[in-house]
Amino acid sequence: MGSHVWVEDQELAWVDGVVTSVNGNEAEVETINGNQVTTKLSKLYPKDMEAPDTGVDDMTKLSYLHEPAVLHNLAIRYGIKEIYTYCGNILIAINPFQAISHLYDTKLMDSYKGAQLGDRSPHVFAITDVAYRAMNNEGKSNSILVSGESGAGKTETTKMIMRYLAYLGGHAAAEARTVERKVLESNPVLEAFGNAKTVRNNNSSRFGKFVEIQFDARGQISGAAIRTYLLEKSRVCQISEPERNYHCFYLLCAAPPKEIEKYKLGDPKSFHYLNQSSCYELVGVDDSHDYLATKKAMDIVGISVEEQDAIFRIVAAILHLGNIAFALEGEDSSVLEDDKAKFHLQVAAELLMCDLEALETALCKRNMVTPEEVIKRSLDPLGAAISRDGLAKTIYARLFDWLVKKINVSIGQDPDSKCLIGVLDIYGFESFKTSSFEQFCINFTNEKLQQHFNQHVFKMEQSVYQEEEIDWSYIDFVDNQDVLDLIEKKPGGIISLLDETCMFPKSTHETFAQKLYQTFKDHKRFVKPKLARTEFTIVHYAGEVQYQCDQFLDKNKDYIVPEHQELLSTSKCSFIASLFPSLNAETPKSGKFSSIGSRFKLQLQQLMDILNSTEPHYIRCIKPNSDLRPEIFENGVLEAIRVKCEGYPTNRIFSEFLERFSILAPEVLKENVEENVACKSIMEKVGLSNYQIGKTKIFLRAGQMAELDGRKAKLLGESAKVIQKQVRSCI
Ligand code: AOV
Ligand code: MG
Repeated sequence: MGSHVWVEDQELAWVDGVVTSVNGNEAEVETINGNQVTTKLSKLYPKDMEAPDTGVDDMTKLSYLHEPAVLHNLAIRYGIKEIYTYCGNILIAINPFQAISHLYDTKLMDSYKGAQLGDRSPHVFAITDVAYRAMNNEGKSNSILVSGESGAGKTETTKMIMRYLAYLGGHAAAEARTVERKVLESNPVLEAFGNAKTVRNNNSSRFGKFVEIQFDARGQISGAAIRTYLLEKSRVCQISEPERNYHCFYLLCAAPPKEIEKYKLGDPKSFHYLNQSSCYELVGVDDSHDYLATKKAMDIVGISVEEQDAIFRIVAAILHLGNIAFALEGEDSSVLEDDKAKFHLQVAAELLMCDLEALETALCKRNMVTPEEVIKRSLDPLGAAISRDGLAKTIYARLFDWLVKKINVSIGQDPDSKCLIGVLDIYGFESFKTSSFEQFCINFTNEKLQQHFNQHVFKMEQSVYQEEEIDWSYIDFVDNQDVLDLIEKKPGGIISLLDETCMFPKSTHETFAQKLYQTFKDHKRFVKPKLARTEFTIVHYAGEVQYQCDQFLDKNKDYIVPEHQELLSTSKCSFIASLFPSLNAETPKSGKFSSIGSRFKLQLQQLMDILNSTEPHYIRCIKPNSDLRPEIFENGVLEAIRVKCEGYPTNRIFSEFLERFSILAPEVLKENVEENVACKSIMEKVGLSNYQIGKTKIFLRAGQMAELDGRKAKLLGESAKVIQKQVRSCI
């Protein structure tokens, strides 16, 4: 009784209080907001009464490394606008959702240059500086990996990393500065075409990105390569409330009148691809300003005026394509619905510079090849609409790939560069009302990265243990390999089964679901929801996500309709024709199945191989809410802590330990023994084992700090009998 503890709270996540009575394995706690709460002892966490009021800038300084302590510390710091906190050498960044003045200005950059980690307050510049110095000093490539749920601040953080790297590795002479300028300006260009408003983030990245910044022997930026991962294609044709399509569509609709006229655009509300949601504008964003800004950025990254015209012509053509509606003719054929549809068909054909009739035929008909001849078969209106959407998605995806390639060519690669710093910004963990194949791939990426992170944290822990020469061989380490096996194991994983299903002509999404249910009925990371026929749930490291497999088969097929390919490869616009080169080894054979899932898996594996050849640095972004309670999809930070807790989550330099606990065995100080011996005596007197004595520090198992504090409190007159014992098992 009398112990200060944290208890769970519906609203606040955690609230602190004092134990007023203990009954069996339950305790009554009086919380600071005046409530009496009865709770299981195992649900109580000890509160560190010696922790500073202003929080600590490094979580490893906390006496108790458990969820409430960690969140409380972050909340205190967030309250005083300190959005960055370390957890060892991992940087935790909490999204402030507002500009904090001077947080990223040049003066601040100056002050972080060359500073040791920990000398100055935690910052993304500090981590970047460490990576840059490590690269220069050791001649080894480094990487900075930014993770966190959707909307947590990964992309903003990544931009700050790139800015700081451009500052560190920038050129003094103005004419030499083009490389770093191009690297920086690639961001707004790719965001215009690859970001969109989602439920979770107004500027959500719908593609993954790994930027490799190359440096020469003097540490100056000499080139860069941008790799992107699986753009969400479905968004081009399908959006739901309150989301938006890709930014570029709205930017173009807000372009100066000359462009609007040229591309025959108008109110975004008049376009089917945009009006499926009533959200057209974003708070704080001026689309007409951003249109001009995007064009300026395009100039800088080396996209010519003619190319820009072709790009926006394509964007406009996609909007017009979306407005081509079909009506039923006869039994199962389709015709253009009305004059409006005819108008948009005509404009689309003009903008794509292809033949009007050929476009109509490509949308409404399919070639059927028989041994004798090729017959044109009509599609019904639904089939024609699917064909139209397929065309729009393919064009958009090819345009995006072109942009990435162009930027890479324009920035240029440095073949002599020995060292690089890789910066990874992926799409964060997602779960929507209906999560589909895209979310499956996004969450798969996050699982992959999480595994990398776990292994990294574990390795770092081990290196501390090694430095201190303590025995760590028996620490078990559990990671998320089981989820990854479920998804990507070959054969037998979900991606494999999906490919098999896609190749089997009679499959439907129902047979796919049945196959999953059968195969994984005993898998502990796989759940078949009650009464489900086409849904399945994966228990991800960050929480459960229910996937709707309706469109998994279609979305997994990397497929271009041969008629579409033919149409566009003969476009009179050389830019468009170049997006659809005649079939060669590079493009998947028209009509033949090629799996998006498998290719994505391979790309991720290649990414992991690159990451494994670099020295990684981690930044974990957190999206707070009013009480800083992590959302369900949090929280990688706690995951790091879990990994730490499997070893020795708390360590203290001998002198600090003695200062805090010598009261438990005052005689040891009198004996004039070595500090480590004195620490050992205290632990023996208290009756704790399993701890380790290193060269300069004592390493405690989870719960031992609480036990020691409990003894101390008791000695100091507070009775804290039962709790500490229980608490031992609950951290
Ligand atoms: P994400 O990249 O992690 O989500 P963003 O980096 O796009 O998230 O951040 C979302 C929004 O939070 C930004 O548009 C800013 O308004 C705000 N924000 C984030 N970091 C900062 C900061 N350091 N200072 C001020 N505002 C910030 V996703 O891409 O959805 O997974 O796919
Ligand atoms: Mg992002």
